[in-house]
Amino acid sequence: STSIATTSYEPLTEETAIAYIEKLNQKLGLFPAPSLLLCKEIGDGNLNYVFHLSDSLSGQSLIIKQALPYAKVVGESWPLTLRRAKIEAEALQKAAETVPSLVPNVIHTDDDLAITIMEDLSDYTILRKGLIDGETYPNLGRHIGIYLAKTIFHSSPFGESQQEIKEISVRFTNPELCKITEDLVFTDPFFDHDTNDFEDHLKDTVNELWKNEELKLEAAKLKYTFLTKSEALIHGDLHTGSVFVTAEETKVIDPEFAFYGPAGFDLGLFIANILLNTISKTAIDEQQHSDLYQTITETVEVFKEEYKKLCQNHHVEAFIQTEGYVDYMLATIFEDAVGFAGCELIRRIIGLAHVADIDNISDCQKRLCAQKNALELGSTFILKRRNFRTIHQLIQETKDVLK
Ligand code: SR1
Ligand code: MG
Repeated sequence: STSIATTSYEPLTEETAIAYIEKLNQKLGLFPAPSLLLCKEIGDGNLNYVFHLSDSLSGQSLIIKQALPYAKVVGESWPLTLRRAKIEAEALQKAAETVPSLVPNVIHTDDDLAITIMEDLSDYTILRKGLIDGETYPNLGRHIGIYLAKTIFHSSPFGESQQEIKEISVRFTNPELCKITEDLVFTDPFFDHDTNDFEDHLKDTVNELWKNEELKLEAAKLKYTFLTKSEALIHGDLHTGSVFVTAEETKVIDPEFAFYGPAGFDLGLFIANILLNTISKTAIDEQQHSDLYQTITETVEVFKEEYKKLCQNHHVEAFIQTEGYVDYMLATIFEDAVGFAGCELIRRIIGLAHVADIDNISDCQKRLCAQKNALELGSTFILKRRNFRTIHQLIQETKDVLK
């Protein structure tokens, strides 16, 4: 890791990215000499630059990710801490301690330029795009289940000492990014707020939702859980744009929202984003998509299995064998996850940050149908989260709504 004066921050261009790597290459030997570097900015996310650097002589390549001092999706009027680059790099390194095959390898970091240099995953596809294109990923659910179990267990008081947890949680204090989630996921979509962005044809449905006091009370409780429950070091933004896939492999990327938060948050976001794709496909072809239901079933089942195994074999908690304790924890995580999934379904329709799965449905009637289904399902998840004890019950509810 390098560190230069803070004033040295400047956004890279394709040219300066090459110059930066050429200089670093002399120190770290990233590419064999001689090299002929090419660079392309390929970022399609909401917040950062992503540069793809390739050496046309050796064929080797890498990625430079650079945080911008503002949210790219909104512009310079929304300033955003550069420290998120450090949090992201450290979260990737932390995850590599427990799930090395499920995260990209970090090669180098530069705190002052807010840069992380990492393994190039150009052979991979962003999961959201793959799903929209109709691809299927048979290993995805198992991989995400393992990722969740290991990252959560090893950073929680079941798998780590409370002294170490307190040290780690300081490094991952992430107030600005948590504020984005607090606002965009848990607050603004439930009120007539100017960050919201929804289509005119949804006006009546959204007005009804804003008047639903029972729903708002439960959303408020979930927001409180998000703000106060520091159970584990979580990814913090585990939607399908934060996962890279090939037919066999899975890599979880982009943990810039990482912090000590509720253990069910990542699971909830992942389930919701798979369901947004399911909702979209079902609105388009009126079929049920069993492969997607299979993915979330495996995610939850593998998560529970792995978590139980870890509790059995690697725990640091005296009460772990106490009848019912691990099951109680898993049930609580699942209940929270269902509620968070509900908030995510709603915010992707009403809020600022949408998903292409739904927005790209070209037929207006089918898009409206998908949007309404997402809102209905989201509301049901929030309201009835305590009633869903298994993923099968959640899927049955989804099938009923999408009928
Ligand atoms: C201003 S950032 C909008 C969204 O993009 C990120 O990926 C998070 O999901 C955030 O809510
Ligand atoms: Mg992201």
